[in-house]
Amino acid sequence: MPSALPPNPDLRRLRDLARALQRNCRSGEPSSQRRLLSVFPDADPATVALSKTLAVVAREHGYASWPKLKAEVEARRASQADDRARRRTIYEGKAKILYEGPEPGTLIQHFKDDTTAFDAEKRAVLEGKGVINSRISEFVMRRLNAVGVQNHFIERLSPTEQLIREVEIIPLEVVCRNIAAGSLSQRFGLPEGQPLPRALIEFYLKDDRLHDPMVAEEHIAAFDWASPQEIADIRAVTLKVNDELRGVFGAVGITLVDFKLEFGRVREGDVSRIILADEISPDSCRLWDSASRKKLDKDRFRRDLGDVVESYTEVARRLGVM
Ligand code: AIR
Ligand code: ASP
Repeated sequence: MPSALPPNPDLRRLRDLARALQRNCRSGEPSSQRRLLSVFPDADPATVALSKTLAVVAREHGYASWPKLKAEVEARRASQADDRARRRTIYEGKAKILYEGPEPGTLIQHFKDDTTAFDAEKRAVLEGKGVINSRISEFVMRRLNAVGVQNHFIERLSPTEQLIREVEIIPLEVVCRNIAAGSLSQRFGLPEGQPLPRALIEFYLKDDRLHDPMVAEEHIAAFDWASPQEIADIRAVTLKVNDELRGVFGAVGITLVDFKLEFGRVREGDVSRIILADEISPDSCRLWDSASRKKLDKDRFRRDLGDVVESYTEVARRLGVM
């Protein structure tokens, strides 16, 4: 039975399947040899060439030959690229672009390789960062969804693009901290690395021109950036995210020092509720190797510590997503 190609077929992965099939045929694995012989009855599994197992993989997906399958995958990719080129940009941020989505109520979130710090005073393009952050964020969002933290992630469309739910972004950056670092250390003179008595939640206004000033709940309510109920919900969700992510990262030897979340409203009829939006990645979290305390996050870029993409990759690798 041919199995259909996935919506976003990846030629590399298909080639890997053919390589594995070749290896398994050569090492005498019976079910692999059967797959080969059902397409090429005269083949010798012990010496089979990759060109033959590529053809088997193509046949198993309903294509007459590998070149035909390859042409189809490339044509799909080109038409998706066309679709994207035609898509309206809804919002372009420093590290991401939001495009209109295929259906109302959806958007496409593209992760750029661009990185900035200090309100975009410092910039760089870090090749490969977009792919890694997209993967890490997907993993974290799926995980959070599984424990009841609703968020905007719907599905992966390509290595740097996600289909997401459209939300009305609440103009706040919600920071949660377990250990003193960054602006908290500066503001209160706390040594970096000092554990905090309990998780702290802080709110910042999302406005680069004003350098994302810290705000009190009083300001949020008075200026109607979010309702008191929304703030209560945001606090509860943020603490839940903190508990879950400390566990997720802790299990792979990474300490979650602090992180930033963004939330958005979704409306269903007359009621609106808040869901988690944006991304959760080494761009938005401080992550330290638990043993060596090596920084594995954006502080490597902010402080010119080098190995930025390598460190992000290390996080992805430990989470098992790369
Ligand atoms: N953050 C805040 N604004 C943008 C980002 N990414 C994140 C930082 C850090 C946490 O929020 O990456 O994980 C606290 O940042 P700071 O600078 O206030 O100490
Ligand atoms: N505020 C973000 C950071 O420093 C990005 C920026 O300021 O450009 O992480």
